[in-house]
Amino acid sequence: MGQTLEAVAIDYQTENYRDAYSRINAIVIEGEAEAHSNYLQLAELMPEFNEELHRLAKMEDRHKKGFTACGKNLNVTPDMDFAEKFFSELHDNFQKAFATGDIVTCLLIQSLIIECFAIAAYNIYIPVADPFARKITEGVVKDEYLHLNFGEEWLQDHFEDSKATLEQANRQNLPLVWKMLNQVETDAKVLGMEKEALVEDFMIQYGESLGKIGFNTRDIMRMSAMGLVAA
Ligand code: PL3
Ligand code: FE2
Ligand code: FE2
Repeated sequence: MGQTLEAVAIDYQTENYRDAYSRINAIVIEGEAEAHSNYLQLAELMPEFNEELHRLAKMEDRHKKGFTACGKNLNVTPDMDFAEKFFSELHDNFQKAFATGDIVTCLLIQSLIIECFAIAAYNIYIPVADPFARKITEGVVKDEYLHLNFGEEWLQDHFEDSKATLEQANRQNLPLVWKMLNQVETDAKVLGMEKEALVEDFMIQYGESLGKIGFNTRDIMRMSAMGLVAA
């Protein structure tokens, strides 16, 4: 069940649209802000990639500024309290992993889960976005593929040593994604984005990444549906 392209034209100025946007926009701003700080923390754990990780962090800061402008353009005040709560569990899990120097879990949370979530959401958003936000989101999503690629390459190079930790971190964190998706389902729909399309794009992207890293099809199926049925 894909998204129909001939969808009804969206009125970006209605109260209903702007209300939903105040939460979705906040989520994206918060997500970009957390991504910025997560890459800076990863740089502390991976000093040999210090320069590259600082470059990725800087992109996230630029994304945050871009999405902040999207909200301003629609005269929307982002609901940052909502967004902070939205990310709190993933945030806590990243911080716990960071505290123990667990690079594998940090990369799984930020470079795989969060980036795949962002790539799916942004690709689904682009065709239904207002023209200003569309341009910005198109630029952002290109960068997100680079971020995903950073995690994929490192984990591929360390696959055998990381496998067990990845499975465990996936079990712990993927159910959070489905929970988060359920929390935005109603607002996303107002913006013209269907939950089924978000799930589908996420699964395709995440599954492809797990495959690149070294997991076989059976692992990928099991891992990428983790927590989905119960969600
Ligand atoms: C990492 O670079 C960015 C992290 C952002 C995560 C965003 C998740 C978004 C889920 C909500 C779906 C609506 C998207 C709308 C796009 C403006
Ligand atoms: Fe980003
Ligand atoms: Fe990113």
